Amino acid sequence: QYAALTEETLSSRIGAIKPIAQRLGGDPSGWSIEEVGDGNLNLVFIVRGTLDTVIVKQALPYVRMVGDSWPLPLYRATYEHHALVRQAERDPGSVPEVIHFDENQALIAMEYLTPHTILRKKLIEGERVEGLGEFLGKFCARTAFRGSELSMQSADKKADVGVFSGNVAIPAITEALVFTDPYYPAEMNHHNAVLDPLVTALRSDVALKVAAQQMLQAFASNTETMVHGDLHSGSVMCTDRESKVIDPEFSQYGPMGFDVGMLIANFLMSFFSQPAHRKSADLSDYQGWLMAQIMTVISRFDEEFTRLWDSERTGMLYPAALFEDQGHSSQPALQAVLDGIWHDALGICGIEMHRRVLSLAHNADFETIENIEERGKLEARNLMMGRDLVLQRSGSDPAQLIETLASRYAEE
Ligand code: SR1
Ligand code: MG
Repeated sequence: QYAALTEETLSSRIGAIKPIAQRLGGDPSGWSIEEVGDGNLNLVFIVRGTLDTVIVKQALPYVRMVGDSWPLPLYRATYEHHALVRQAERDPGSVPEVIHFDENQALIAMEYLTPHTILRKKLIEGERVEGLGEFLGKFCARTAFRGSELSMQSADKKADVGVFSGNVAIPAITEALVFTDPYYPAEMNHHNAVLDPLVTALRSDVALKVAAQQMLQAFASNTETMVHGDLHSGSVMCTDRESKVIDPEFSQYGPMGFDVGMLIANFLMSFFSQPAHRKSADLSDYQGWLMAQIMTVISRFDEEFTRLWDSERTGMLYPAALFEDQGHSSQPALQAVLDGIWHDALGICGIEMHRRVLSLAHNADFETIENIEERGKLEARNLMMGRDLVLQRSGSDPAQLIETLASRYAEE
């Protein structure tokens, strides 16, 4: 029988589970337990034993940030577990190690990352992380490529899409909150009143709404690869030189450009929010570092994807039998695939920049700016660039488009 854990009940409820007890050591009644979940959905406990510390994450049967008026199935923990296992295979060392999974309790016990902290907090504080763009670019390329028919045989891929097909509730959140709600006055939306005229203009922009619906159609029906599904700066934990990706509870099959597009949007929102967080002497240096991370994500994605194309193209798509074995280069095909990925990624990037300012779930980059006039000015730059990205996503060079638009709007 499922029951939500509390700091008081956790040790007696899970103290007898061998992999957890062995890892932590000591008498469970002496474990120190702290609930630290500050995300939108789940309970997260740090459990300290005599030998080690572990994280216990448990799904609640409702959306934590809203309350029990919004029920949400516990089965999401099963898909999060599936995703963690697949990500660990597809990019070893990139995600926390899973210690134990309990489907009935919707509970995952995993490695405690220390002294890592959430990337979003680091970016607000103006901290830098060595190798960040390299790590994230490779993570996106490896998981995109190795979860697709470029790497997998048709039967294996279809079976895995089948495994994920029972997850309807989580994709429905993204379909509404990310792709749809920003573009009309949906019930749970909220935004800074300073933005009212711009919001009216965006919601009257038919070309923008058509593009968002086209992207939603692709998101809902395109099963190119298993995506993380919520790869923002709150889903990355770092020290000053090591990064890990966490929280794939929004994982599903979707477009290969989804994760990298959402990730870049979150770097851009950090970029646009910086004037409120940095002294002007440090501002351009730090924005330069953020832009360099975005550029590195793009170039590393392309390099790693190309390396995998050349060395691991073992799946159903673009087999060597049709290309290299016949004396034909497959490079034009690679370019076409990459063009499609960046077309999708630029579009997703734009709508993520919109939904974090207009829909239900906002981000701390902007929300922590107390002066609403100042916040509105920075949010407006972000919204306008998001629109340009969506409408100019076809045939654009991603690095060039992002750099040009970001510097144009940063100077307004
Ligand atoms: C109701 S869930 C709101 C948001 O939180 C998650 O982190 C996802 O980004 C989702 O869209
Ligand atoms: Mg999350």
